[in-house]
Amino acid sequence: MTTTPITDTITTLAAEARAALDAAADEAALEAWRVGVLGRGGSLTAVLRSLAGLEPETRRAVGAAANRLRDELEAALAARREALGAQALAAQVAAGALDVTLPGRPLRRGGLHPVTQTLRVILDAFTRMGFDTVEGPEVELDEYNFERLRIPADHPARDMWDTFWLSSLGAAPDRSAGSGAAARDRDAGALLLRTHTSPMQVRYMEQHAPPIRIAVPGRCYRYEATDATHEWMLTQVELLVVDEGVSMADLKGTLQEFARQIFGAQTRVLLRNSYFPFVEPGVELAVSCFACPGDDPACVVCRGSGWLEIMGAGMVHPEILAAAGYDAERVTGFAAGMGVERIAMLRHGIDDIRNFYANDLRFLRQF
Ligand code: YSA
Repeated sequence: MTTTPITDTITTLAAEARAALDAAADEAALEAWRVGVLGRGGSLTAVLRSLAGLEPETRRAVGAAANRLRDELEAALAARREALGAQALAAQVAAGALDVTLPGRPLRRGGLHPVTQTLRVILDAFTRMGFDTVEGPEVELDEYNFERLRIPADHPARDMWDTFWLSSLGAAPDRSAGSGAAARDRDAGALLLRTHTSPMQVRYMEQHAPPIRIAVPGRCYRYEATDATHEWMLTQVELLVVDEGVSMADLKGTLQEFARQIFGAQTRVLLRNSYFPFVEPGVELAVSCFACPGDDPACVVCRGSGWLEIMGAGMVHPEILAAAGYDAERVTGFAAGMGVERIAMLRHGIDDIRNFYANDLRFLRQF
C-alpha cells in the first residue's frame, strides 16, 4: 500500500494507541483508553468515518488496514485487562488480603424440565426403533387439524377436542350457517391452536412417499377444564408408519417395546378398543395406576379404573392414505398419539399434572 496522508495518520495513531494502552494501569484508565480510541467519538472511529471521502480503490486498501488495526487494538485491550486483573490478584494474595484456599461460591445450575426429560427419553426410544423426528406448526388450519382427518365441523368427534380458535386471524366454524360445500371450505381456512399432533400425519404424507416412519413431538392446546390428569396445554408425540404390509401386529409390537423401554418389563399395559375418525380400527393404551391399588374410586389418577390412558392409536384409515395420493390397496399404516405429561406422571409417581406448569421451583428442582 502506497503512503498517503491517511495511512500516515493510521500509523501514528497505532503507535500512540499501543503506547497509551501499555501505560494504562487500572480499569478506569483502560475504559478511558477504550472510549478515546475505539468509542463512538474515538480517534480510530474518526479515521474509519473519514474513509467515506476517499477514492474507491484507496478506500478499500486503507479501510482494510484500519479494520485490521481495530481488531488488533480490541485484542490488545482484552489482553491488557486480563494482565492487570492477574497482577491485582497476585498483589492481594501477596498482601494476605485474599485467601485462595477458601471454597468458591457455588454457581446455581439450571436443569431440564421434567416434561422435556421425559420427551427426550421417549424420542430416544423411537430413534432406536428407526423413527425420524419431525416437527410441525402449533398454529394450525382447521383443514389439517380436523377436516382432513375425517372430522368435519358437524362431526360429534369434535367434542373430544375442545379448541382454542384464533379469532383475530381466522374464525371458529359457524355451525349455524349450514353444512354444505361452501361452509366446509370456509371452515377449513379457520386458524386454531392445534389440539393434537395428528395434523402432521397429513402434512407429512402430502410431502413424502412411503416408506414413512416418523415421530412428531410438540405442544398442543385444549380449551378444557384442568384436573389432576388434564391440562389446557399438553405435549404429545405422534407416530406414523406407512409401508407395504404394515399391520396391527406391528402397532402392538412397537407399543409393547416402547412400554418396556419406558416403564420396565414388569409394568402392566392395556390395549383396548377406542374410536378416532382417522383410524380403523382404533385403540388406546393405558398403563396400570401407580397411585392406588387399582380399585380406589377416590383416586385422582385413575378414578378407580386401575388404568391411566396415555395414548390413542390405530391403523391409518384407507381414505386418509388415498387422500394423500397413496395406493391404499398396496400400502397400509399405523399411527399413535401419546401424552408426554401423563407418561412423566407415571415415570415419577406424580399424582397431579398441574404441578408441571405451576412454576413452583421446589417441585421442579426435584428432577
Ligand atoms: C389417535 C389415533 C391415531 O392414529 C393417532 C393419534 C391419536 C391420538 C389423538 N390424536 C388424540 O389426541 N387422542 S387423545 O385426545 O385421546 O389424546 C391422546 C393422549 O394425549 C391421551 O391419551 C393423553 O395421554 C393425552 N392427553 C389428552 N388430553 C390431555 C392429555 N394430557 C394432558 N392433558 C390433557 N388435557
